[in-house]
Amino acid sequence: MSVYKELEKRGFISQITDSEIEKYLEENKVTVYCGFDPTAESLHIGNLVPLMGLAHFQRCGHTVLPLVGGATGMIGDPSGKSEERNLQSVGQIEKNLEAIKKQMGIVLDFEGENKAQMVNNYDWTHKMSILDWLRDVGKHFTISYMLAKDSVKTRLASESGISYTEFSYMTLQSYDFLHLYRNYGCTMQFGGNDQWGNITAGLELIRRVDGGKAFGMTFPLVTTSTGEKFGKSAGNAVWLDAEKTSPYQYYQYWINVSDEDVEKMLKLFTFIDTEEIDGICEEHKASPHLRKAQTFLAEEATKIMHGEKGLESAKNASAALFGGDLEGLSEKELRTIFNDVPSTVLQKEDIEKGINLSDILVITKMQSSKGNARRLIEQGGCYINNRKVTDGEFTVDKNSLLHDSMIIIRNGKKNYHLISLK
Ligand code: 383
Repeated sequence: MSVYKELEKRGFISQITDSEIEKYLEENKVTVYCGFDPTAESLHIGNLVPLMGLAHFQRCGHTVLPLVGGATGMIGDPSGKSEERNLQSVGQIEKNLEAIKKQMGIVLDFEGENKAQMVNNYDWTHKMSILDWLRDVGKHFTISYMLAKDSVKTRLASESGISYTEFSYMTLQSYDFLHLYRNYGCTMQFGGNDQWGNITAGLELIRRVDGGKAFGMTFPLVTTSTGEKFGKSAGNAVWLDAEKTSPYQYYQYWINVSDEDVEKMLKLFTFIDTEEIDGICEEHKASPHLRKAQTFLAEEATKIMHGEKGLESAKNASAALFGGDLEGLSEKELRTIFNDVPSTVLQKEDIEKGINLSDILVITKMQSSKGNARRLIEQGGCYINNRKVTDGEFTVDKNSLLHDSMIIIRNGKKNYHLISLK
């Protein structure tokens, strides 16, 4: 199978450094790398695009080298960043590195015949002296070449400017490419469009120093049709780490993708083959209200990241909001699901003594009077932990508690209220 055609069909290709790339990939088994800096405790779904891309390379028999930036993470890439960043502490970088290494193993195969090989640029950078660096690397970069890069130009024009440190970043990334070219036979670098300048700088270094030829390919930075920033949910990044973005929240992000974007996302974020995706989208267009395409997307994407178990917990959690069973969910899951609903804190002693449900409906302002509350209950419109209660005099006590600490009251179909105990 041709990886180029596959990547092209799926929307992974934006710019290529050479029109021969398709042919080159068809005729050779190549070694390709993509770098990830340990700037946070977890990768986010923006980093998932290149990981999925590398996975396609791997599935087509090419060798992939995911690179973690133990060195570059100490400097900070100015590409696409409007401001100079603070340096991260070494301890933090190490912690981040360990976390992102694990996440790469979820998408890439580190076992078997054609295993992915993780590399860390700290290994070949930290021993170099500043004098070696300036003589062996710096000498090959003219200032005018560096100034012409978008990452530098934009920052020079901005108020915060750019430090010598961040300005030098491209030489580090270029040297990585040269190192991997020499030691791993790596001839291709893959990355987002924001990496174009760094990737082409590396090609240039390989050409100048070794007279060698290498290739670069970038993918489009994913945008949504509505202009919202891709990968953000209510302003927060969607992380790959289940502790930071629970499987349920992850699933919800994908299920809420718009009809305009769903096809693009299915191609980038699942391995479902493109013909099947075409079929799914055909069907979807005929009856978009069923959100079938989004369901495929959410299920597949969640399975890739969090496994069958994660998907199951995400689906149970989603069902909870539609009246499903709450007893099987952990306290943490419940708190995530009901994070955004209105809530009230009650004293533990009061619940232990018992409070009338109709009083609770008034205290929580779900009903304006006790009479209305009683009527709602008797007409079958009130639920405790998603179980209908029809006795107008029902007393809420510790038997109604979930995990000894909360009660979920529902008024009608969707009006939830979380009661927590103090
Ligand atoms: C470091 C050393 C190299 C090659 C690359 C790097 C990292 C690179 C960078 N990449 C971004 C990051 O780490 O900053 N300088 O957050 C993102 N990538 C990938 C992709 C992307 C880029 O990790 O477009 C999104 O995920 O290239 O922003 O020798």
